[in-house]
Amino acid sequence: MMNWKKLTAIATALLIIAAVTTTAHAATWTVTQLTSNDYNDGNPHVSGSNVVWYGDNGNDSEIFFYDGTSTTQLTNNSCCEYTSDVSGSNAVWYGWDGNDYEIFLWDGTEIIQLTDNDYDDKDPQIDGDVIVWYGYDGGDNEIFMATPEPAALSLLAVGGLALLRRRRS
Ligand SMILES: [Ca+2]
Ligand SMILES: [Ca+2]
Ligand SMILES: [Ca+2]
Ligand SMILES: [Ca+2]
Repeated sequence: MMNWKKLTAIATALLIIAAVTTTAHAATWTVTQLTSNDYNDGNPHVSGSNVVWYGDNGNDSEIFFYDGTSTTQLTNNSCCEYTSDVSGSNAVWYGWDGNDYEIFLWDGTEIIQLTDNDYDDKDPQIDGDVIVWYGYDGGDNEIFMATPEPAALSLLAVGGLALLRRRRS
């Protein structure tokens, strides 16, 4: 059986380790203010050091993207963008198209509109190259998912077919 001295020594060692770990953990966090303006910014989402959120620029809301160094305003229109999410350099949100809400994707280069219909599409989430959201189907809300079309693979397949045809002829 373990004696009290040993038990006390082990307990003390564990407490010291816990204290050191806690102190080290707390000391590693630095708070950086990403926005400094006169309007409301909200709904931030993060992936690595990339951050996306929407802010009211005084007229309406827009989407902002912070790449770990600087902030870029992704949208600039006269209505509303909300509920953004980010994965890597891809960002998604939903915005008003003049009639109802649609889902938009920033692929690191340009804005791509993923939906184009007459009902509301909202609350997109992105992980890798899979995007999900909910949309109204005329009766109630349904869940939708978007994945990129394998354009590179299709081109390869077409190329392969052409090669086969050439060999056969
Ligand atoms: Ca602000
Ligand atoms: Ca806007
Ligand atoms: Ca829509
Ligand atoms: Ca629409």
